[in-house]
Amino acid sequence: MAKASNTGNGRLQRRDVVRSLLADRGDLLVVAGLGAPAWDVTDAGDHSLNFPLWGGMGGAVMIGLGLALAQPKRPVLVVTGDGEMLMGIGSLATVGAIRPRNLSVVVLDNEVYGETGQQKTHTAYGVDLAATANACGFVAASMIAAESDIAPLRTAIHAVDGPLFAQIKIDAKQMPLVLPPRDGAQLKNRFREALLGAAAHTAN
Ligand SMILES: Cc1ncc(C[n+]2csc(CCOP(=O)(O)OP(=O)(O)O)c2C)c(N)n1
Repeated sequence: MAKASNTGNGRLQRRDVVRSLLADRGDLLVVAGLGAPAWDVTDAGDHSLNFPLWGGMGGAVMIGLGLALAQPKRPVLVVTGDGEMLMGIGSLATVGAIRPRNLSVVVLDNEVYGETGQQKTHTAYGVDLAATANACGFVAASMIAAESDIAPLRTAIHAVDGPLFAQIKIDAKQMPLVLPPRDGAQLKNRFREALLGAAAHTAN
């Protein structure tokens, strides 16, 4: 399995973290929040069971929730940014109310809105998203800053004993773009076909 590495400033490197979390992914379904998290997930390997968002800021967890409810036997992972999570913060309350065991939410927290010019987000001022998820009723919610916590997190995601939340403190350095297919309909259709097979063309 790939190992997540710390960068010179002691913060985890986002691409390494995501590659480690997606190693040997098996039947994992992945929703990626817009911007850098979507590029990170694609860098780990474009995959028909990835649903990277090109917009819909604030909606990643709700899309993951719908998927988790529709596919209760499959582990579902939402990988998103702190800015995107803050915009959809109410979705944590909805997940806490429904508590799907197969849903995990991982926030890559660089404390900035990276895509739009590195403006500080609330987490730069100490807002604790893991504590928020905890208070909302997630079964497990943690703030992570150490490489040694990444492999256990990957194991927990596959254990389907959630809902699970992790806020991972990462380096804010911007990485080269690794873009998924840009066409939303194509992404949706390829995801449905990979997940449902022939039923993709008849099921709603
Ligand atoms: C509703 C809406 N507002 C603003 C934007 C512009 N926008 C795109 S990505 C982004 C920042 C995302 O920040 P974060 O989720 O923290 O990810 P990062 O790139 O920092 O990893 C913003 C503000 C948008 N796409 N949609």
